[in-house]
Amino acid sequence: MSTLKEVLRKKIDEHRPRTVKLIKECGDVSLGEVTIAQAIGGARGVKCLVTDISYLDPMEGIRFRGKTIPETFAALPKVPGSDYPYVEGFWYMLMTGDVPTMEQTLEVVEDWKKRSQVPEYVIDVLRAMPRDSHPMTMFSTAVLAMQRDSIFAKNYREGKFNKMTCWEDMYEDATNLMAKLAPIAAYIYRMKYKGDTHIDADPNLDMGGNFARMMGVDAPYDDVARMYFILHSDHESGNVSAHTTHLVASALSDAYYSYSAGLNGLAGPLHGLANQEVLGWTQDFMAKLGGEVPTKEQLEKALWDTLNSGQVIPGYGHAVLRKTDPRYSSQREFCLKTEGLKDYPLFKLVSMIYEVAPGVLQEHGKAKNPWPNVDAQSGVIQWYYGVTEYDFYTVLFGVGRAIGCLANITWDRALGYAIERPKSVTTAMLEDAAGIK
Ligand code: FCX
Repeated sequence: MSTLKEVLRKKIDEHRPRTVKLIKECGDVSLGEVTIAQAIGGARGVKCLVTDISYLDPMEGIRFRGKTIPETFAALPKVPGSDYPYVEGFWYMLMTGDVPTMEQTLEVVEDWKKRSQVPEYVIDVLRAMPRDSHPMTMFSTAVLAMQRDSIFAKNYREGKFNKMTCWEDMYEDATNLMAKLAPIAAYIYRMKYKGDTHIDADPNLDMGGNFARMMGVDAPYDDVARMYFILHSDHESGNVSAHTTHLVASALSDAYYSYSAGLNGLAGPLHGLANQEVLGWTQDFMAKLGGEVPTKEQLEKALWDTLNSGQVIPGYGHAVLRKTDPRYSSQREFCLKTEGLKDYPLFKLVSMIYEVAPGVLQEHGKAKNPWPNVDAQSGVIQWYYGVTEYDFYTVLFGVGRAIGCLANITWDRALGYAIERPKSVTTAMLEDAAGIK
């Protein structure tokens, strides 16, 4: 029995009475009203989800279990010789809310290793798919294929469902899935883009180290992986990938069904695919200029051309944030402190976009947030380290996003969150309510 699971059990036991009390004694307390604009406009700002895994303040950005990004990086045990923490320790922190000791972290490292073997049938499924399938389609399919191994689904089928203990099956499924995601992602990468050559994991490495190895990219790409997975893990539970995962899990679907669905949402151009789109936009623009870094005037014109053609500026704007995304800043800091990267033409262009795009978007007057989000910066780092197949970038996002989504649905089960079922109204009802009929 792992320490993480035992600590989690204690935390769940302590937490449950709070949720029960809130429903039983305070269930009628209002958290606000819902306007017509919110009903039509994607439920923006409607407070109807609960999560303790992370909280997104519009001005401050994300806090994981109460910690800002720099606080998170500073608090967690570091991989020896590395500037960045173990992803496994971060998983412990998101699950339990506690910063693990090195010993507790290494226990998770070992646990993931034991669970990391990708079943042969998953490889067969991936190999049977057309090679030009989008890597997100492959990734989501691989996750869905593993549903046959769900411990939750098996026990449910066998009549062993128990509301108080079913979180344990979710935890087992979530951990089994989490441990396999990076190897699956690396397999897809090497199958699709590297002549179908594959590199075995090294039992002495952590998840981030092994991911870099299996991708075939040298250090410091292991640190890039650790940073990237942690930064992309969670952004409260209302974003499309987290909310979809939660919604599907609320029907008592298992972790595989739920996260595969979450990945399908992440694959949309307004969500995770934006990081691929950023790089596509930037590369196309540089290509038009013959590879030269543009002047600010040329850049401004290109941004206006994009807006005037009815497209969004990828990597800019956010549904909740109203300032520069700290996940953007954190990756920017990495670029600035990394020799070679800080003078890299593509990074210079991304930095120049940061100087010019907010002004353009403000003048354009539509986007509520003219500042960059996480996707505006991540592609350039991947490109620099030779991961130039930008179709693949959302898969990287998907490996990281699993940490938050899976921690969330484990807690959903533990606290017995209900099946999700918001109420619909008709357009005529809205017109009635507005008195315009
Ligand atoms: N470029 C041009 N127009 C933009 C814009 C941008 N970057 N961001 C928002 N707008 C527009 C919207 O399209 C909308 O126009 P409309 O009134 O004609 O429909 C208007 O501004 C108001 O939108 P706003 O309330 O500011 O933003 P939303 O909450 O509706 O949407 C996203 C938020 C992120 C979807 C939006 O800003 C966008 O499309 N950005 C570009 C894509 C992107 O970077 N996505 C990644 C986001 C995130 F970090 C992630 O999930 O990965």
